[in-house]
Amino acid sequence: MQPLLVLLVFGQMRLSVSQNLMYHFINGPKSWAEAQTFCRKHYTDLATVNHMRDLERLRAAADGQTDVWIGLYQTSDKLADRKWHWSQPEVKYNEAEAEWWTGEPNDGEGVAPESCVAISSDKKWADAPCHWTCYFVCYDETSNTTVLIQDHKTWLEAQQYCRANHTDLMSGPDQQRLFECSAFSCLDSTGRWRYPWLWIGLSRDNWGWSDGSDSSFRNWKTEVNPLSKKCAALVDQGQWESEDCGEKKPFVCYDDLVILVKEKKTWKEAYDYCKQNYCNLAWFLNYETLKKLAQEKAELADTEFVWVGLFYSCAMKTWMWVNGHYVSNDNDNWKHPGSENVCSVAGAMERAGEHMWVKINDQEKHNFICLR
Ligand SMILES: [Ca+2]
Repeated sequence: MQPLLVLLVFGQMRLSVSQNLMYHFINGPKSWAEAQTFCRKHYTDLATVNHMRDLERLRAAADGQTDVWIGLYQTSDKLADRKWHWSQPEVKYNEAEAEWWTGEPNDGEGVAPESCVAISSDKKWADAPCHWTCYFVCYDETSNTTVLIQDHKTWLEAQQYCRANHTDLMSGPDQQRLFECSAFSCLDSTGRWRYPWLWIGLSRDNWGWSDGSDSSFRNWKTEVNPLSKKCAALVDQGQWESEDCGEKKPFVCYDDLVILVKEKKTWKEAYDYCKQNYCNLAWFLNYETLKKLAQEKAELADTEFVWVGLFYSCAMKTWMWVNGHYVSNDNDNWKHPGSENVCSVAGAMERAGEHMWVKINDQEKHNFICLR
């Protein structure tokens, strides 16, 4: 489908551009599974959220609407399938770096699930029930320091506090190395003093994204109720609640309109590849949004230049986009506007810098950018 057509097909949708995801709000209520089918048919999938910046863009796309399905769901009802991840989504969990206390994680020895993690005074980890209230450690990106908060909160409340006042709960061994502390305290749900443990940003769950992505970003409002409510909805202030998947709600899809193909091909081979697998080589006539998305993708290329849908028509002695529109030889995006043209050149975008367009031999082999 042409991107322009995508824009026109659904009158009710709104767009918001992420680093590489474009969110589409669909205001026709559906169950979570129906919404997933719809998104996969018309876009890429139900919305994945990788970090807080994505979440802000998703909220903008939803334009203040709440009670909206996103792509997060419970992938399994077996506790054994829970996976560890750090609260700060940029930090990836690595089991080889784990610093578990002897005998931990023990998951409450089968009595009650323990899905959240606290550290002891000697910086060893133990899993504990997330509803315990403990002091906790935030990480502050601005000052690259850790901050001990001497206030009893559940793990989720601690996460919310750290995100509102600093960056996030302390996540990963690098941040943990910054942490020095002497005051410890931890209470169980009856207010009884338990162990001298502090919450850190490690937890485990059996939730995952509709598109199978490994984004560990979660923004729950309250602790999930996984027994009956197995799908995630955006509620208020960008926070999420687990809900009954059969409920009909508006929803947010995402689309990766701009695709970087990291294969090295001549311009014509790249053109054929995009035509066959997507829609076309990338063109941005009057579409600043598409141009910006393409520039962000170009930075991930393996080659110095990436082919886009610009070619020089020898017959008509003019530059053209693959969709048939003319491009002035004086266009501001050219690295050398007004330079002389020869028949064997095509247009590519620079990987780095200002991402200017260059005229290079069309037999050179580069990565390229397609539009879906
Ligand atoms: Ca434990």
